[in-house]
Amino acid sequence: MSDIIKEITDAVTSQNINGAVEKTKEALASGIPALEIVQKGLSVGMKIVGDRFEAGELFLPQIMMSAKAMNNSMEVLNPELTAGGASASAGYCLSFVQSGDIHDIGNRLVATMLGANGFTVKVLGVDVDNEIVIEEIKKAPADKVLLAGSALMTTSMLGQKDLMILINEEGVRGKVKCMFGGAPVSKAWIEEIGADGTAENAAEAVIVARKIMDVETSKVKV
Ligand code: HCB
Repeated sequence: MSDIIKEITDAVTSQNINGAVEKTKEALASGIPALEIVQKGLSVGMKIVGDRFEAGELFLPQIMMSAKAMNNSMEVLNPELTAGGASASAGYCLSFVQSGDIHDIGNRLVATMLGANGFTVKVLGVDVDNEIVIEEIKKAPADKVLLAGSALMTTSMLGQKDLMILINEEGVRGKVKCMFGGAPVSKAWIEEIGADGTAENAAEAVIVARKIMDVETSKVKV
């Protein structure tokens, strides 16, 4: 791993907001691709912070500062992530974080990458009720809709199962392809709830999304 990438990880884990942004700019200027900075630097830092939080070594205010370091750095990277993306429309996507859950860093990253790869993305935001998702599916200006839903907590993840039930009850299963993600979401969970796919990161999410939406995957920019 390059020194600069490690410094970005360290800036996130030490809640060094300005440092994370500066190092991110430096890494970009040195030619490291934006996605690599996200996946090998910033996201690794957030994973370490999460593990330390779980171990009781860090507390919420520190997590919030680390999240700010990642978010501010993402503002630097977003134009790069979206530049020169696929122009052909891959389809319409609804992006949202499950009800009761406000973790949006990963969801926003997935939405950005889908947007950069041909999807028209409507971002519904965080803490979104399943009824809202159903309404949005029904009024979506497309025959087929991709759901890119996130849940970061084991509690909010259960809402994905309820959503699948509601989608079937409301008779819109034929109109949607359902991709769910977030740290607790596994392939076994996706099978259990009858969804269509999951992905461990934003780059994989693009591949999975295009696959389940039957869009050519050779043109992805990830
Ligand atoms: Co938060 N939190 N948190 N948190 N938090 C987690 C999620 C825990 C796992 C930490 C822990 O205990 N180890 C834990 C949940 C435990 C559980 O349920 N099993 C937890 C908890 C408990 C809580 C609170 C309840 C704490 C409290 O108040 N006592 C509270 C909940 C608030 C709420 O939602 N109602 C809370 C609050 C916070 C903040 C506000 C401090 C902050 C969120 C800031 C924000 O998002 N704007 C926060 C953070 C940052 C985390 C951790 C540390 C990092 C999450 C993150 O941003 N990761 C997280 C620890 C962890 O996840 N291991 C911890 C980085 C991104 C890039 O990764 O996994 O989100 P990602 O997304 C990936 C990937 O999953 C995939 O691609 C993304 C990009 O590569 N993907 C998809 C994501 N969505 C997809 C959708 C698709 O369709 C496809 C792929």
